[in-house]
Amino acid sequence: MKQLVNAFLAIMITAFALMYLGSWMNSREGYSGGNTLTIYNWGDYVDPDLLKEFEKETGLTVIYQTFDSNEAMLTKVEQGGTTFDVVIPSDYAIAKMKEENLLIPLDHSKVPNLKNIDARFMDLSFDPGNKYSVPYFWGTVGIIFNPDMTQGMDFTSWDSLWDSRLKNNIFLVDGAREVMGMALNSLHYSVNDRDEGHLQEALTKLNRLSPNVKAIVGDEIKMLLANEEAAVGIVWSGDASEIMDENDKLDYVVPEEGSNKWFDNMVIPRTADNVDGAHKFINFMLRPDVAAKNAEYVGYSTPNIPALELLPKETSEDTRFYPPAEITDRLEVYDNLGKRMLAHYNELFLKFKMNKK
Ligand code: N2P
Repeated sequence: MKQLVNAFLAIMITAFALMYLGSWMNSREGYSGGNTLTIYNWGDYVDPDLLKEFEKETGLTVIYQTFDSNEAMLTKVEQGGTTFDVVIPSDYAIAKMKEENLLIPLDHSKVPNLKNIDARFMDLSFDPGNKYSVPYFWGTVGIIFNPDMTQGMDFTSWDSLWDSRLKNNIFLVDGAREVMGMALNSLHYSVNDRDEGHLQEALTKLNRLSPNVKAIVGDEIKMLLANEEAAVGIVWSGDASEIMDENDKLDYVVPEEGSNKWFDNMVIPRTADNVDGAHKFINFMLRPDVAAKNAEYVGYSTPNIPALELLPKETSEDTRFYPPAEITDRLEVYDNLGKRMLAHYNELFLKFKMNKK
């Protein structure tokens, strides 16, 4: 009988211990991710109403933080101080994060809406099989210009930017790869050139552009150009489309020497707390109505076929922002240059910025 009582007691104690552990884990989960979803995205890159809609549908609370360059995002994720559940980096940054083992493979069974993505944007070299990332927006880098302020100038070549008529009249996007890439392209080199002589030539050429550069700016570039604070800007295509919504005088071209085409994809960092919620968010953003609303709000180009069909024809048929494959084929994606070379690009860009001041 005593043995039976002891056994009973042992079972009860174990059961209580398990219950306690379970509730402790639940509350910990609630605290550290079970009920929240932390998203790290570019600035001005989501319709805030959609975040509310997602919260309503899932009961999760979204914590939202932004970055303004892949380099800033990489530094933060590499440091690991904050844990993010979903991050939206570009192609070469995704390759770098994969290499550094910072991402977890996605569970495609939890992302059925992936079927909505145009095959053209799947299985790209920075992430074969979309093992770690799914498309969010895509686009190009080009020149936005105001015909009223540029006396009939033609911007089909990057070299037009060095024209002395553009003195103090250009805004540059604050991106090391974008600005270095533009200078390299203007010299007919690749945006991924690693040759030190070519890189120094690019810096020298950039320094010669300084008199024409009014400022190197972040997201405020849209407001400044729409308000005609300068005649010309080097921008991402989506920003150009947003600016042109505000001020339809402006036009956008991708110069003939070549340029960058980029892809911003959603990923889940290895340190994510809420992996299930992260998959839910990714799948939500791929829903046609959601992707269309988001594209309309931020002005960037969606890779989502049924979403594109929901957009006004003047958007979906605008080849400046939805260039066909014949055009994008001649553009380059930024390569993952590796730690040292990427740092070198950043350093050269910084030298140009310092020299300008
Ligand atoms: C949005 C920035 C988009 C970045 N503000 C393009 N890769």
